[in-house]
Amino acid sequence: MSALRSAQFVVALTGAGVSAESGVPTFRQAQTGLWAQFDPAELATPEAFARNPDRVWAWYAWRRSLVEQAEPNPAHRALAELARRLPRFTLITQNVDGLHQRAGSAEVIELHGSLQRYRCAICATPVAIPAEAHPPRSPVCVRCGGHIRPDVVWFGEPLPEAALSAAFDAARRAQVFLSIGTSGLVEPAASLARVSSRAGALVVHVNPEQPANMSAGDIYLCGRAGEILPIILARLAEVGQENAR
Ligand code: BV8
Ligand code: ZN
Repeated sequence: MSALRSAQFVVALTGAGVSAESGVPTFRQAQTGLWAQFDPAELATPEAFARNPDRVWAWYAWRRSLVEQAEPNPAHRALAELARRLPRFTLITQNVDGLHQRAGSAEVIELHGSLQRYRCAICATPVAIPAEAHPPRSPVCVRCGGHIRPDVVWFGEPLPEAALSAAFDAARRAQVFLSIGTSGLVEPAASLARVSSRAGALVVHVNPEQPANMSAGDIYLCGRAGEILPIILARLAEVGQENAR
């Protein structure tokens, strides 16, 4: 706690686990219903979209409808509050659900894009599609005739350069790096904790299961983000009051 309180710069990286308590299935959890027969890592690829754009489109439409019905949970809200309480705080997410923003996080580095944004797969023209008018099939681009796709990063695709360099820059400068709700399996996001640790940060993993990317000296808090993050926030407030006395 004292490391967090005295830290000048705290960075948090979140994965699908931070949205699990909002009812949004993680990447490794079995998909439900119609999608149980598909492997997310198979569907989240440009090859799958090229082969069957309407199937991939329908999977994202299903995920977007889940997210529209979901609410931010105490973990999202605690992270938004941490940004208000700490001198410097950067939030990086692998998630595409937009729940951090809905919880009040003003600045979020989205490494893997967003379910709420779309672009042409060919000419990259951005296309606005409101949730309530979501077409059942992948629409055709008015400019070039290409298929419209979700503006997310698929496996085998590069991450947005600006987001990626901002994330690694923050990881190198952090005194404390919180890695929350991620299996630590997907690169390059999984390397952020290691880079931060090597640069001297205290790395804290919050997850009911031990993640794959822990380094020697990291701290592992076994538990749910929705339970642990509010406790971290409350302890921070207590330490702050003690210091103020
Ligand atoms: C890249 C957006 C290079 C889409 C996602 C072969 C060919 C090509 C690339 C590769 C290859 N082999 C390896 C790679 C690299 C690949 C990779 O890492 N693969 C892995 C699987 C081995 N990476 C890439 O392809 C990346 N691109 O390398 O490009 C390049 C460079 C230049 C030019 C061309 C290419 C792109 C990776 C991004 C993929 N897109 N998402 C979408 O969402 O549909 S990744 C996807 O997985 C999600 O973003 C998800 O967030 C992310 C990571 O998973 P997690 O977030 O960790 O989720 P997961 O389900 O795994 O775990 C959840 C965790 O939460 C668990 O640990 C669980 O215990 C925990 N949990 C559960 N409940 C709770 C909880 N924790 C706390 N509280 C709870 N209540
Ligand atoms: Zn186009």
